[in-house]
This record gives sequence, C-alpha cells and structure tokens, in this order.
Amino acid sequence: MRQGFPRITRWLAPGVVLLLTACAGEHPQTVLRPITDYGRIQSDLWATVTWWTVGIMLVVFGALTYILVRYRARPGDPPPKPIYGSTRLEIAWTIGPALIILFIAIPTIRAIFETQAEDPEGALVIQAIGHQWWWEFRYPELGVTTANQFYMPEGRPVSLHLSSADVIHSFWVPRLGGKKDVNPVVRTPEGVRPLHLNRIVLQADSTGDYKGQCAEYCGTAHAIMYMLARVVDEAEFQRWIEDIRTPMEPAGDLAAQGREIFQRSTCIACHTIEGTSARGQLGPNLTLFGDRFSIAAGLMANNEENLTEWILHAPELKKGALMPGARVGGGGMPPTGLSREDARAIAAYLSDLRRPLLGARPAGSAAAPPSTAPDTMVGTTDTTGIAADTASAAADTARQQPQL
Ligand code: HEC
Ligand SMILES: [Cu+2]
Repeated sequence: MRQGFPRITRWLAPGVVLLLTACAGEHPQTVLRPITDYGRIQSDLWATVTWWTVGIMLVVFGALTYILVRYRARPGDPPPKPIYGSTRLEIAWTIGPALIILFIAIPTIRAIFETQAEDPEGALVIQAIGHQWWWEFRYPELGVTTANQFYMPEGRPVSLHLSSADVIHSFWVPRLGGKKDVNPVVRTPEGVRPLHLNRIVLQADSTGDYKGQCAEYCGTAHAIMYMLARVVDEAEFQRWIEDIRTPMEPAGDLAAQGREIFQRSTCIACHTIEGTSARGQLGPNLTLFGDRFSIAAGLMANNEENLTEWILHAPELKKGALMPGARVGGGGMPPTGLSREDARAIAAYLSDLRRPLLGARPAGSAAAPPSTAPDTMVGTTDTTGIAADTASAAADTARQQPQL
C-alpha cells in the first residue's frame, strides 16, 4: 500500500496555501472595499450576481451528485432505456434560465443607469487626462492643474471627466470604483457633450490615499502609469487649493540656483510651474511637485537623490518616457547636457515646491506629512550606480518598479 497523502492532495495543497496568502496583508488596490457610492453600486451588483450563481452552482452540482450516485450503473443492470422528449422538462429548463437571467438583468440595468447619471447639482468637475505615461488633473472651475496625484473632497459629489491627449488609456482607482476607458475626445460646439468623453460620478465617504493605475495597454511605459487619489475633508481640500495657487519661493541657495537653471533650460518648453514663466504643456504640471507621492507616475519615491537621477536619466530610467535626459534625447528634444550639479540644484528647487503650511497646522488637522509616499506605493529608492550606464539603469528600473 502507498504511504502519505493521495496524489491529488499533494497537488492541491500548495495551491490552497497560495490562495490563502492572498487573504493576508495590505491591498491598496482591492476592489472589495469601495469608499464611494459609485464603487458600492458595482460591488453590490457583483455580490448579488455572485451569490445567485453560487446558489445555482449548489443546486446544479447537488442534483448532479445525487443523480450520479443514485442512478449509477450496477453490475448486471440491463442497458438503460432511452427517453425521447419530455415537455415538462423542456418547459422547466427554458423558464428556469430565463428567470435567472431576468433576476440578474434587473439589478444590472439599474446599476448601469445609476452609474451613467448626469453630473449632480454642485458636483466638482475634475478633468482626468491620460498621457503617455502619466496623468493630468485639471479643476476647470478652480483654475488649478496638477499631475499624477489629485485631491478630492470627501462627502461632495465629484464628476471625473475622462479624456486622453494621445491613445486610449483607462482610469482605475479600484477603491473609488470600476475602471473606465479614457478616450481621445472629439470636441463639439458649446453646449454639446464632447464625443467619447467618459465620466465617473462619485462621492467619496472616507478620507485617505487611494492608489490607481492605467488599466488599458497604452505603449512602452504603460506598466508605470500610476496615480494617487487623495481624499481629504472639505477644509483640507480648500487649503490645498489655496496652497497650489500660492506661488512658492525656493527656500535655500541651492534651490534658488536650481530655479534659475530650470528657467533657462528646455524644461520650461514642456513643464508649467504656476507663478513662474514656465508654461509648457507637454509634460506634467510641476506646481507643488514636492508634495507628490512619486516621480514619473509611480516610477520611484519622490526625494532629491531620485529626482537628480530622473533629471539626468529620465529616458533610461523609464523606457519610452517622452522627456530628454542629460545625454539621451527624448520627447522630440535633444539631450539637455545638464551636469550633475545642475541637476542636483534643480532637484532641490523642485523638492522645495511643497505645501508650506504642512507641519505648521494645528494638531489633528487632516494634513499628511510631506514627501508623502506610503512605503508600499513605490519601489526601493536605491539609485546608486545608475550613472550613465544604460544597461545597469535598465536593471535598476526593473528594481524600482512599484512593488505591489
Ligand atoms: C520634451 C518635453 C520635456 C522636457 C524638455 C522636459 N520634460 Fe520633464 N517630463 C516630460 C514628460 C512627458 C514627463 C512625464 C514622463 C513620464 O512619467 O512618463 C516628465 C516628467 C518630469 C518630472 C516628473 C513629474 C511627475 O509628476 O512625476 C519631473 C520632475 C520633470 N519632468 C522635470 C524636468 C526638468 C527638470 C526638465 C529640464 C531639465 C524637464 N523635465 C524637461 C517632458 C519633458
Ligand atoms: Cu496605459
């Protein structure tokens, strides 16, 4: 006789263990704990359909098992008699599935209408614009633009207007709700809704940082196209608006020098910093850049060392990035030729562009600490040895991918 577990157990056990590990730990991108009405409509629907199908499965498998056992062939049984047609059975298995589909269709159609509703009165419009390979966020009513990380007030309806500057992307912050395609939008005359403009109307009821990413393959760096939705209370939201509208002055000498280098480099052809003459539109708006959770849409943690490397080696660190490095061109621009000292100064300047009131706020305010990346958001920040070596830069990029 053979010892030990039956073969099937030996195969199944590792699978079950693996499955169970999926239940532990932090899941910043779970779809199972939505914090908006929009997300809840969808997850409720999912739960409804799942329980319906679980019920159906139990009935079908129960009946199947019963029949297999009860009517199994026994030695000496005569061959079974064939049956031709049974009106009762046929009516039953026509009506049964029709009813099931009806029971699933009713809540589905209701959810579709609920999630396609017009913008509610007083909704805050946030335009989310997909770019290869980063996100732009504009608040048209407030005259504010930011990138890769956006603020949203808790407890107020928000309408996300999704459009793309190039190819089709997909907006997905799982805890806000389901993904939606981000299309290049066809402009229409005033008063007519632009063609292919998708919207997500939602109201968040829990403050916090919620991570998301592009969910539609959009080219080389699609896998590094993250964003952070920062849901804050109304007062904190108003403070953020105030902060981002207030031109920021660099604090130290190095930063002041960085500002000057930035202003006379090609940076300003692509980047905007409010309150300065930098008005470029091709890259992310860098106003309050120091406040951002990451560099380059989740590529690496936002700190001065990483930022220096990014300024020197953007196209090597993020393959496909449409921005030039010091020695490699990008985004249709020649190499910047910046020295490491220049890059370091610019990094000091950009890191200084952070919210001034942080820390000075009364205890208990919703403000997050500066340089805000929760550790799980981005990969290791070790950029030593990247230097100009493209091959090792590529390897480092692989290491720096956000660990999810
Ligand atoms: C050809 C246009 C172009 C030029 C010139 C350019 N950039 Fe960029 N920059 C981009 C694009 C596009 C991105 C987004 C890259 C990505 O994430 O895929 C970017 C990203 C960045 C980011 C990260 C922004 C974020 O939200 O994570 C910083 C910082 C930055 N650039 C700084 C600079 C500096 C400093 C210079 C000048 C030395 C410069 N850029 C020159 C196009 C440009
Ligand atoms: Cu994408």
